[in-house]
Amino acid sequence: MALEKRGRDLWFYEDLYSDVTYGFKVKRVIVPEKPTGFQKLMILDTERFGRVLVLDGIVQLTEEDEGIYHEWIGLWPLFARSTAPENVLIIGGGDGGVAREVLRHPGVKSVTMAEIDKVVVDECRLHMPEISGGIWTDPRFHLIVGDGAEVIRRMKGRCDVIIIDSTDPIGPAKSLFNTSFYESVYAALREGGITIHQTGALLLQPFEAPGSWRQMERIFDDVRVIQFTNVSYMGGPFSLTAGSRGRHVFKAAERNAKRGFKAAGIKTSWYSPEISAVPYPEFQRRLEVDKYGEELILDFTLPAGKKPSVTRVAKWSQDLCKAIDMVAFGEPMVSDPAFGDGETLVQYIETSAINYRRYGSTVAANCFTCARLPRDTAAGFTLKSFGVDKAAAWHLPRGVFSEVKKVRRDTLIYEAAGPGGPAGEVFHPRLAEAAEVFKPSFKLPVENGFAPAFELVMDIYDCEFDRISSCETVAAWARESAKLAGLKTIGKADAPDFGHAKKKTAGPSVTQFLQGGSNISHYSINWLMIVLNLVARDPIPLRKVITHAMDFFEGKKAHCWIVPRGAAGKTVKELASETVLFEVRRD
Ligand code: AG3
Repeated sequence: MALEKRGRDLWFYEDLYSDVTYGFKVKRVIVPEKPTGFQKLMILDTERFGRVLVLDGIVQLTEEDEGIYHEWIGLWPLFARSTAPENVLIIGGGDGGVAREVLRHPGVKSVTMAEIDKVVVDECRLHMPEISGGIWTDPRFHLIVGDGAEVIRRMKGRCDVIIIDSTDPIGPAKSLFNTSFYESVYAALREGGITIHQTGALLLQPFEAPGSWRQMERIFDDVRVIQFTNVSYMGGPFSLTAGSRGRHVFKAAERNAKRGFKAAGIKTSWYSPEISAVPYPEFQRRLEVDKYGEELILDFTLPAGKKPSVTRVAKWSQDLCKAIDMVAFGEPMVSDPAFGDGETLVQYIETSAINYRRYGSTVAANCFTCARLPRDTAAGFTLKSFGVDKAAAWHLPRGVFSEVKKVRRDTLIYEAAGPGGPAGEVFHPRLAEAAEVFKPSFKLPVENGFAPAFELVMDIYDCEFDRISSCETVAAWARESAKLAGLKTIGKADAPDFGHAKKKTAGPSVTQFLQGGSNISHYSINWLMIVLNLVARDPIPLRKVITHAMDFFEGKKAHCWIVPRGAAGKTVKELASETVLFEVRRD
């Protein structure tokens, strides 16, 4: 509940986050919370901030500090250009604050505002007339009450600047944060055009700006993040992400701004051309090193005569979750209750999986988490559970956007012993060219007799949102892929959608059991990427399987590892030389 009594006073607390909030004392409720058909609207009056517009419990603006946001989002894209922006489109912005700023630019000839919620327009105009000021009588201004995502499709190549002043990507604005919307924004821009979108508080909404940035980076010719802080958007540094049509638009942004601002002769309180092209390289660097998760792969030989039962392995998977402090999702699944050679057990965790299979007396186990993985704890716990003293270990960084060379350096192959840490030398995989691996002469570890099974680990980047966001589509891919690989499927693909507690992990997951292995994949709809692990005993046409996956999901780049599995009696060094890492691009 956003309004609360504190003694005799009425207080407002923002509802955006489940674990942090901020509040202010309310003088008077001007418009009590009411549904508009799209969201819930409330207008409050406060001593310190003046009137406040609240949508779905989230502060949109206060009279006191609205100028900071509106000047930055409204003026930055106008002045970053070398020529005056004639046609400006605003998506959202029903309070009129952005339109007010944009219309101050003397070069602007037409401003269209597409707002889906007429109630926002009317209530703000009535109770906070200063926000929109004189826009209503300005002949250059047009209001369209409608869905911005649809309006924009009718604007092909017509806009110089498109400003997306939306709410957060929950509720009615959700459809404004995806790839197909950004594609229509790009199509609606003229050459040299700029768009800008509010992309949230950098620290409190850590996946929002990266999510938009990654999507926009694929579509626009250049992307920038602009930071500012105000009082009413909780959480300190707040971001606006801008994209250009044309490669060189932002390069001259600061010079253009200084010149254009002077010529326009307008006065501002917060915006300034001197700091108008704030680059944010740190943010970009962080995107490079951020990873989706970590995976620990373990192969070990069971004590003579010991073949763990399903119940035993299921208990290991669940106790392992506890040992590494992860929450299990659902119950463990097994490919065959007989649980013989090559049969698999999978336990989902947030949002990845733990799995197990056995080839003869060798166990092939994986532990993949989307949080920090207490690797040595996971290894030590596993060794103890199965009564063994050492295992061959592969530690993989998963979903890292950086260079393949760095991925190689961060992939560690070693012997895990006793409490789980590396005992002895640490190796890295062999880095190969895709062309080499795709040659018919390339031999998988099952073809050259090195190991009874192999694992193809693949991280696919820059996938198409529409392809990875539906459980049916991804399950269909798993079936198709098995067929293409010539691998026999066991049962239907299991395709749950969980992990929405974190933006990074939101999206479907799929497990398709295979004869002698499995295909487990997770789809991140905000990072537009896939992490997948295919384990098999029979050789597969590598090139076909990999390019099919990339084509199917329209992924642009992939990092692939081939890991020998279930090999007994090999040294870590030998295992490392049979482990191959390569990058595949599809442009
Ligand atoms: N639209 C952006 C509000 C963002 C609030 N989000 C947040 N604090 N994370 C504001 C509309 C003003 N015209």
